Amino acid sequence: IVHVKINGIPVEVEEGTSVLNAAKKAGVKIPTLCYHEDLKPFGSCGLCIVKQEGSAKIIRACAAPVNEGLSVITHDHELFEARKTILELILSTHPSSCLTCIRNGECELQDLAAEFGIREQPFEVRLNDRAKDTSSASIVLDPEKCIKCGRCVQVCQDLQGVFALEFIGRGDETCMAPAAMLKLEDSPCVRCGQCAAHCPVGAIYEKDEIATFLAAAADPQKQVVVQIAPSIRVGLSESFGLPAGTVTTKKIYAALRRLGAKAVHDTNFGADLTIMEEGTELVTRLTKGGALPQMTSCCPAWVDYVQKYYPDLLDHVSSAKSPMQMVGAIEKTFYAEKMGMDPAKMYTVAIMPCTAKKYESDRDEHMYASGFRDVDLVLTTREFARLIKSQGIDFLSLAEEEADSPLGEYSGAGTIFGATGGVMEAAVRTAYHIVTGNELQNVEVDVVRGLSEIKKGTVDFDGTPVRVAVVHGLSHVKEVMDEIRAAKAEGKQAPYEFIEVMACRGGCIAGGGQPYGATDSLRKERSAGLYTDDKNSAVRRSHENESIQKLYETYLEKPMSHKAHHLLHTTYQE
Ligand code: HC1
Ligand code: SF4
Repeated sequence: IVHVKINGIPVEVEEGTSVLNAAKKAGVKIPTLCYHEDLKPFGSCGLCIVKQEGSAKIIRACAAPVNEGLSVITHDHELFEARKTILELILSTHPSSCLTCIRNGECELQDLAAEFGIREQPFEVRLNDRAKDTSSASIVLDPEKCIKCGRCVQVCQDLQGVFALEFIGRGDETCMAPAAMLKLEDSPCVRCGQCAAHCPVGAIYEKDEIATFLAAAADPQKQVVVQIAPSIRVGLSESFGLPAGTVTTKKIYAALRRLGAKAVHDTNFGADLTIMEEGTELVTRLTKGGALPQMTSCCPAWVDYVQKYYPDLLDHVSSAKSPMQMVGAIEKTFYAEKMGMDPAKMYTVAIMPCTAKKYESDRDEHMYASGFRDVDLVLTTREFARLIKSQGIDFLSLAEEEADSPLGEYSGAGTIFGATGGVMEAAVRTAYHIVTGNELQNVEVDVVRGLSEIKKGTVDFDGTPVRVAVVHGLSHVKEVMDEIRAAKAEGKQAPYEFIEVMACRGGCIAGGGQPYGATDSLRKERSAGLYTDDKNSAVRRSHENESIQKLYETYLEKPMSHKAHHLLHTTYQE
């Protein structure tokens, strides 16, 4: 513990704490732009400068650790003017097109300009004329708006270990772009969207497809059918001022009907279906052979990563499609038949916390299992929030509604897919049943919960140990993948049977398309919302979802049947 003073206010903090966080503890907010809790302090913007008392030293609060007796001044006239000048300089290279910017109202630079009362531009405005990169199905890069804070580069390299983005050029010419100025689509980008989620301004953002949705909903030739991902129910609430983690599932269903959906479904149903297929696949690999450990396949950025970085391990990836793709395929076959709807007119939309899902729906391996494009459109949580607001829907006052049966019914296992470890926990609940014929009594598998980067454990299937690992945040997956590769080279199996990987830290609850501002405390709150949804569910095991049971009885026959294979599984090529 060290004792410091912030503007004369005494605070006690742990050794190594930054001045920025010590100030936070004293209730003092120091402005920042390049700093983000998820990342190492970078010190590129200079906004967080503070004065050290008794010395002429100016220090960057984000990067400077406190020491015993340190006393700093965070706010005075001189610091205010210095910060204002920094902001004016940033604004002199930033377009003033706030009104038409996707970040209008949610931009950190705009907020700071307002806080500092910037009304005029004293410096000559010099914009770069680099064109937007719209090559990716998921992400748009707009280098003209880049403020060179460096967050996206750090996110892509350190958090994700992908190295699709880097600093290019020097001085005035510096920009963040794929190496060799490639188009994003031709770079190693896996479309996770974490760069967009961490960008403080409108320089990197999700491909906005709200207009496509509105056109489909207004088209009398189309019948819009919508599914919502597990983590939408805890993410969307923040966009409407509710506390993080608030579950708004039934308001979301109601909003979708107001938006013109003819049927409202839940990806959680697909998650239960995925567990039936993927759990059966695991048990088949364990008993009849096949590449082990099996690895989950529902995160499209992760699958993309394996294809780009570990193509030799693709046979470990489960052949089960993601819940989203399963729901799309079932909507245009089983559901269309059941409801007498023409699948050619059905327009399937998925609301996802993820930018990579836009790409997943567009992958050749996934598109046409039903004979039609299985998922026509993917909107992220952020787009969904803007869509609701644009259509005059007062979300908070909506009366709750139910989803449409049967593709709206889900178990608690389906809902926890959205948190890191959730797919594993759901799979264990059902695989245990398939292997032993009994039911797992304590369905809460604590060893796979929480934010530790790599969670390892052994689950006891009545005497058969099943070794599992759960990884989130792509930079951490290398360790496990290299272990598998090394074991394979020696003709051995790495010490796991089943591995879950989610590209984003925390899992889908902090996906690249979720509301801005994710930090670990927010990740915990969003996850807690999903675990509460699970706890409140009457059915908590996927195989006990009666609608899933009926789907097999009346349509799919059994997991991994010929029909299930055709609709619900795929393979990935090197
Ligand atoms: Fe996810 Fe999934 S959990 S991938 O994180 O398996 O996006 O929420 O929809 O498909 O169910 C995302 C979330 C989501 C799929 C499911
Ligand atoms: Fe990197 Fe993900 Fe952004 Fe692609 S989407 S540039 S992989 S952070």
